[in-house]
Amino acid sequence: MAFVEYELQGDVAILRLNRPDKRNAMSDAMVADLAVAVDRANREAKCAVICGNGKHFCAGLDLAEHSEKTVMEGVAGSRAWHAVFSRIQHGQIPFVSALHGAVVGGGLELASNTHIRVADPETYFALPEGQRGIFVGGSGSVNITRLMGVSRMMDLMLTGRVLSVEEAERCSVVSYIAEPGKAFDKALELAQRIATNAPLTNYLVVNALQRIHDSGFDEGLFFESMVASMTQTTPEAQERLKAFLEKRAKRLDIPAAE
Ligand code: 1HE
Repeated sequence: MAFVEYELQGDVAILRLNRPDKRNAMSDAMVADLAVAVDRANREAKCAVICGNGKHFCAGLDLAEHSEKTVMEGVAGSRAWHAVFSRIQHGQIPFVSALHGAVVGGGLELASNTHIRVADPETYFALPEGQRGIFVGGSGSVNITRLMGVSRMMDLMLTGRVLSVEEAERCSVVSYIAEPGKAFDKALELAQRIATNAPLTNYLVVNALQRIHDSGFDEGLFFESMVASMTQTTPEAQERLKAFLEKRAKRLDIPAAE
């Protein structure tokens, strides 16, 4: 049985965490299956959705497997998570996560590596590492802090408290709260729309934006000018700009006034 199911729907790849009896807890084999699915999506799709089968998105690290590991095996495990997560965060295409149920520990680390997070209203978030006597190892100290800030992540890790979906939305962990039971549908709709963008712009959004933000002010502005001028001279950009000027382009979806 594959621990991650893969499906290509048009230009959108769908990756389903598939270990529902263990609440999609991530074993080494599951991380390996996720890596294969992520690489395939990066090769053949224009956008991807990551979701979880069963009652929960992901209960984090497989604690049963982890409890048997030596220090060096633990380091190798953490580095394997980093390797696959970096191919989500800085791969070829954007990834949207569809969240429901528990998004806990490594599950929250996985979600924090995706570019847009859509959640069902009953989704909840926690970092119970303190209670388990361990530490985040799947990039959380870099990526979760970027979303919610160091102070709030300290609170979650120290107290083990559970964050509701509304709180998670307020601190940018959740980008959209979907209608009940509709997180996947909303994530797919967003992914299908993202897949119609110019692939180079999508690539630069997921690869250049955070790096520009992480660099110095002056270096960031210089890098931005280089990226902007490189994109606007491509044939695809020329055609898309012409389409707008000739009134052939799709208009903005402006929300109707109340
Ligand atoms: C697991 C895991 C797991 C469930 N590793 N087996 N993560 C955690 O500390 C979260 C631990 N899990 C839970 O708190 C709960 O399972 C949930 C709140 C997520 C879901 O509760 P529930 O009632 O739906 O399921 P359950 O009855 O608790 O679990 C069902 C089965 O899944 C059960 O196994 P069974 O053989 O007794 O049926 C559980 O043992 C198993 N299970 N979660 C292994 N995590 C890269 S570093 C990241 C660091 C972390 O991720 S720390 C946080 C770890």
